[in-house]
Amino acid sequence: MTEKTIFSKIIDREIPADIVYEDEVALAFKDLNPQAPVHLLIIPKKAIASANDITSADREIIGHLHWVAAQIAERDGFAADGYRTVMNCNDNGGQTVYHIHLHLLAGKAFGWPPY
Ligand code: IU
Repeated sequence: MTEKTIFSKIIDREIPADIVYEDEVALAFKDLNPQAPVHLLIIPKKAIASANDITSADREIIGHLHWVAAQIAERDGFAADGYRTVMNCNDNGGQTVYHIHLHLLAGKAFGWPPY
């Protein structure tokens, strides 16, 4: 068995996190090193290492992560102002934790392109 990532340990409550949303498919918690006034990570409970490892069977899970982002945005009052969702993949994408996660960033206007 491959070693659990830190995010699987958060799902299993082996290490603490500031969890802001949970359902049977996904969990969302505050990023420990926030890059915006709101910086959440939305993760599937299924351990998928990177975007490259998403299979056709996972399509509903990936859509669900975006649905959760929209639910949180509405619940927390920043849907109308807007927000950014990002999933980094591998080294060039800047991925550091190999359990896929959707960054949900809000509370300010973001620039583009993301240099
Ligand atoms: P990345 O897309 O893989 O680079 O994002 C990983 C994020 O996980 C990053 O923003 C970290 O600050 C965050 N994080 C965390 O919130 N708690 C942790 O224990 C660890 C990383 I390790």
